[in-house]
Amino acid sequence: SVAANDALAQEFVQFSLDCGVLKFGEFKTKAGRMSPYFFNAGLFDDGAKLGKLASFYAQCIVNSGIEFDMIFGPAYKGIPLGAAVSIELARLGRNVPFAYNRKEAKDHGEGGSLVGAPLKGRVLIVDDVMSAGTAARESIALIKAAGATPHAVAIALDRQEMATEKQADGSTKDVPYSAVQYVREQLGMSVCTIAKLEDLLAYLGKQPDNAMGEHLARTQAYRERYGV
Ligand code: OMP
Repeated sequence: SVAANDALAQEFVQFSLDCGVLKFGEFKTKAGRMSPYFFNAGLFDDGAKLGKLASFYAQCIVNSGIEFDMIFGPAYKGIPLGAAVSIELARLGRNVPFAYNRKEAKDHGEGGSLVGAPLKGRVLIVDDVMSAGTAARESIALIKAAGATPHAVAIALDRQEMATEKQADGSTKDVPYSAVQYVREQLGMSVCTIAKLEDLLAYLGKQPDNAMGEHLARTQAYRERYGV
């Protein structure tokens, strides 16, 4: 239900702040935007935090009802995420194959850039954040090239900001829809997100202290500029 998802999202925002994963300040995103907040999933950095994170993903995946045949974790950040989520789903009685890629192809040993189970069937991509959509585009292309079906994406945070599109001259331009909207509406894939920018704004709106009020104002201004 929407209420249950909202409650899970609020709990997740709190957990991310407690872990120092979600921070306020001045950060440059991959798309070159100056953001007043940043989500660094690399700071879920011990077994207990990773286990709890995996349980958030698994609840979100199970609640969404999406069907899939295997999990793919894109290098680098998606690798521990995909592994942790695979373990948690197996614990819940839903054991599926897991694969990930390397960024540099290996020329000896097993070779190739894919590791783990063969990519086939309906693939669920497990990644950290969607902003302008570059990372998602790369994973989708890789799965298609392997002859499998990019079917769904599970992410921790949807930043709900304008996607970018590659131009013929190699430059990129902003488009008036988010990467998540693009993946859902144009590619027809399912996307499940533990939390989104709106949940962060709702969380900040409920905090009584001045510092949080300041973060709220700056995050709202960012949304005015880059949001959808
Ligand atoms: P896009 O490829 O533009 O969708 O950006 C997503 C990627 O940016 C993530 O996989 C991260 O590598 C990085 N990122 C974060 O991890 N956290 C953020 O809050 C913002 C970004 C980002 O650079 O946009």
